[in-house]
Amino acid sequence: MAIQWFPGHMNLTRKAIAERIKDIDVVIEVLDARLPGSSANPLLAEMTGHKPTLKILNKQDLADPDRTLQWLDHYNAQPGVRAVALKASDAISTQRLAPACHALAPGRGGMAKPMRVLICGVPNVGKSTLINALTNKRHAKTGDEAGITKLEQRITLADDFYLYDTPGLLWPRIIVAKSGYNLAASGAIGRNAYDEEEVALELLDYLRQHYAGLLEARFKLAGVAQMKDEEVLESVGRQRGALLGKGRINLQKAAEIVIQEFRGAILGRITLETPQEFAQWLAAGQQLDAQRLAKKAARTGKGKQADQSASDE
Ligand SMILES: Nc1nc2c(ncn2[C@@H]2O[C@H](COP(=O)(O)OP(=O)(O)OP(=O)(O)O)[C@@H](O)[C@H]2O)c(=O)[nH]1
Ligand SMILES: [Mg+2]
Repeated sequence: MAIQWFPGHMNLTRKAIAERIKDIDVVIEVLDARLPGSSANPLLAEMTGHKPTLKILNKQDLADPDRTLQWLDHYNAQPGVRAVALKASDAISTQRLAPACHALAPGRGGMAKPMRVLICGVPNVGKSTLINALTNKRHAKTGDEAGITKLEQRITLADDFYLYDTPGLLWPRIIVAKSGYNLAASGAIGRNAYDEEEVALELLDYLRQHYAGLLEARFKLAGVAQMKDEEVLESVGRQRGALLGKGRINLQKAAEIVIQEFRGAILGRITLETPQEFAQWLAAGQQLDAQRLAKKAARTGKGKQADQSASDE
């Protein structure tokens, strides 16, 4: 089943960002370098698209370096888009951001016209960590869980430079099913909103096809590309002693192991999508959604017609 997560505090965040954006000079959109396409929020794009935007591919230390380069090329080839890859907790690499903001909004700076930067992105992507590294202080609470920041917070980087940290925001309907799974695998979705076994099977399916060597090395397997996803999950459980007795395998435990080892890059540096793959998933998702809407319109249209003929009689 498709994964969706849009709890009440996100609706408030959506309203807060829509209100705040009027007074913002530069938007920093934090993406997850392991899933740049899936972690790009279409709702945020709609609300902030008219402002100069810097895209950050964060957690680059966990992502596949070759693919990070592909994504950077992809974004930097788009007119008016500037993208950099980072590890948010690394204070040195975050020092590049303030000059990049000034380059995007050259008219801002000085007490009369302070630079106002909004930091936004999906939950758990590293927004607060980035702010703490930029300011060299622990202003913002961080944590390895989706939904740590609950309210917008203003932080002063310099007398003429403000940063706004915002709570992680998703969008009401994730139409690319694969994006829901990738977001869940990365830790951007609340734990109760997805089934670990389902997410682990989707993750294994991709890893079998694109990172077979890493899976085989970590879980001491051979020929994973030819195995079924369920067989790989069972093998992980067996190899790690996740058993329920009478030889049955604890698939829930095995799924948690796969997800945790992906999140921590214990499996290796992995990126779950390329720009080309994501473009295909998006096109297919949009097509399915258009069909869904057309069916719904036909149903309600028929309903209306039926009502109409009933009232004509
Ligand atoms: N390895 C690695 N971990 C990171 C990086 N950036 C953030 N993290 C970790 O990711 C987790 C989430 O970081 P936060 O800064 O709380 O994320 P957030 O985007 O503010 O999350 P919400 O407030 O819940 O939306 C924390 O455990 C961070 O330590 C990074 O570049 N690399
Ligand atoms: Mg936060």
